[in-house]
Amino acid sequence: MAEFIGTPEGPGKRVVIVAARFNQQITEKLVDGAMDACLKHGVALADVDVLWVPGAWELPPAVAKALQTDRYDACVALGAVIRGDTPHFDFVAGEASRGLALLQGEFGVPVGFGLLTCDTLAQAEARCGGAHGNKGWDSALAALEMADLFARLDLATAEDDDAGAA
Ligand code: INI
Repeated sequence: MAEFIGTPEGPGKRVVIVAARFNQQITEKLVDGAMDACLKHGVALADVDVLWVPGAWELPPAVAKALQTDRYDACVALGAVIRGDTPHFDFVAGEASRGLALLQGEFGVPVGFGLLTCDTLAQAEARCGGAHGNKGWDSALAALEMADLFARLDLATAEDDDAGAA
């Protein structure tokens, strides 16, 4: 039996943070949290790119474009969708979430899910550095852990292939 678990090790990893400008007073704090998590875990500042998009709806196409470049080991998607008086929230939050989930399967690159979907501004404020922590930090940490897990699996596969070829 083999057991694999990743740890959020940043050195040598290239990370792209894709952030929505909508509700920017919230999302810039999510970006700060994600950046802080990357740097504190050893990602070099030069190895982090930040892409800004208009809103959460634009997160999936920008993540897809970023991952097509093959430049990144991990991605962090950040945004804040806050419920209003119309069903708009459900479409934006639902489709953005679904798009991000599909992309990480398609590209095999982890996409940390830092998209807040809240009923109120106060709930969002509590999750970008308030009482409920910073989901930017949390999602960056998860993406780094997953990138490390994937690297360990790739290494084990390469070693198995070498052993088979010998
Ligand atoms: N985008 C968000 O990121 N959060 C929201 O709360 C939001 N609301 O409420 O409308 C929102 N809408 C914009 C959307 O993401 C697109 O940018 C826009 O529709 C243009 O394509």
